[in-house]
Amino acid sequence: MIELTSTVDDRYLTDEHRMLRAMIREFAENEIVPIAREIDAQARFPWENVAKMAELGLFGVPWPEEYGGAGMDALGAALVSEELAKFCPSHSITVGATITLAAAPIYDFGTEDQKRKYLTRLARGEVLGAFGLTEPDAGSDAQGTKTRAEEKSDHWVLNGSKIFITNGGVGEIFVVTAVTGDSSGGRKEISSFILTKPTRDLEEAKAVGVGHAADLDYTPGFRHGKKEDKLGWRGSDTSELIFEDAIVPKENMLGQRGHGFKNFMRTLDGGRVSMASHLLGIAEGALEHTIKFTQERVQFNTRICDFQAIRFELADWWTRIEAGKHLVYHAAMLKQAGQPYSKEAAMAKLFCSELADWATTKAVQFHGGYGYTTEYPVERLMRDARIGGIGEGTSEIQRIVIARHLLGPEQRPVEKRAQ
Ligand code: COS
Repeated sequence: MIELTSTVDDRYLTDEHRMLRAMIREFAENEIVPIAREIDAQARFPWENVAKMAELGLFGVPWPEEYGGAGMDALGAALVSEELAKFCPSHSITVGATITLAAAPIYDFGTEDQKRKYLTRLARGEVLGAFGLTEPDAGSDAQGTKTRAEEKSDHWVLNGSKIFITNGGVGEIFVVTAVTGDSSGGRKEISSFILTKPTRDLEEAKAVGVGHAADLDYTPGFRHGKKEDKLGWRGSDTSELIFEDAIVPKENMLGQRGHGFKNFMRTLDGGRVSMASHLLGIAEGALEHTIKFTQERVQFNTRICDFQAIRFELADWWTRIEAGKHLVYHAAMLKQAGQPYSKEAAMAKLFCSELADWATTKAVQFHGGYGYTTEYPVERLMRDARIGGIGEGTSEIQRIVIARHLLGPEQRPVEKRAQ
């Protein structure tokens, strides 16, 4: 694939970032491109490449070396999502979800023991992780959580379920929310916990040597449910999580009791930067394919890239990519600097989700009939892009977050929350 260049990179990236990106690109060209179409068609989870990505250290990019990481930063993590997504968004989200949704809350809110026990395994890619927030009645309204945790003498008992969980079936370490107290002041008391279970794919994990840690203390009463059959991200795993009198030791509460909602919101801010970079990568990948195709395709004795109608669209496309890069890299740098970045994360995610949808639709259009077939990767990228306006907070939720920064919170009856 033709590699897009960008002077935006000069503004943000260090030599280490560039080396990381070059390493991922080489890996993707050699190991991902040959299987990307097949894992999409078969909805097969690419365990062989999970092992290789673990070996390259991709799961540990932003974590300190003492926890098994590479000691890089939030921008490094964003680059992992972006570069993998150019080639295969399913690979990208498998790594991105483990970093930003499972490992990040443990790094941000965990005790030293929790970090040693769980973060190190996630950072080394020994097992995959996931984050359980969404429930059948708690999607955009994340406070609608119905999963409950009942306090016993030395443990908690969880009952309920989570849906649409990336890595839910393949993963082993999970951070989930549950209601730990009755509603007060119009709000439920929500806390978060670390749970573990064996991966669904025991044989495959054992064959490649990652994905299963037999010595993890698995949570009794916790299991994965059905795996979703999806429009896109078909090489990634999206599954249900089920808690049936799941027994969670007291020391597995993550962060303070009652801080689960706020902590999850903070985790989602980081997840949104990762999703934004993922979607930026999809738009870039689609453009790289389209440049090549439009330079080779001849109609009316003319390369189609020489038609002004195509040139203008390609110019808009690249311009939007450069704008998306500024938003994403800026949000990642604010996060790294410990400055507020909720609004910037929401803006980056909103912008890049619309960019990825638009760009991949254009890519299919410019490829003509070829673009509509699975011979070319752009139809897969178009399907993969569609999750951008839905996952990690819909575009409507991003607009709510941005508008609150602009106008302050909207007025609404508090008693509605108590229901
Ligand atoms: N960081 C830290 N704290 C935050 C926060 C953030 N990004 N966002 C909200 N909070 C805090 C608020 O400050 C408030 O704290 P106080 O109780 O001290 O006032 C508390 O959390 C509740 O916030 P709020 O009243 O805004 O909650 P709402 O129920 O109105 O929900 C939205 C806010 C809609 C923004 C939230 O529910 C949301 O992001 N929903 C989408 C969930 C989502 O993305 N799901 C996809 C998961 S896929 S992994």
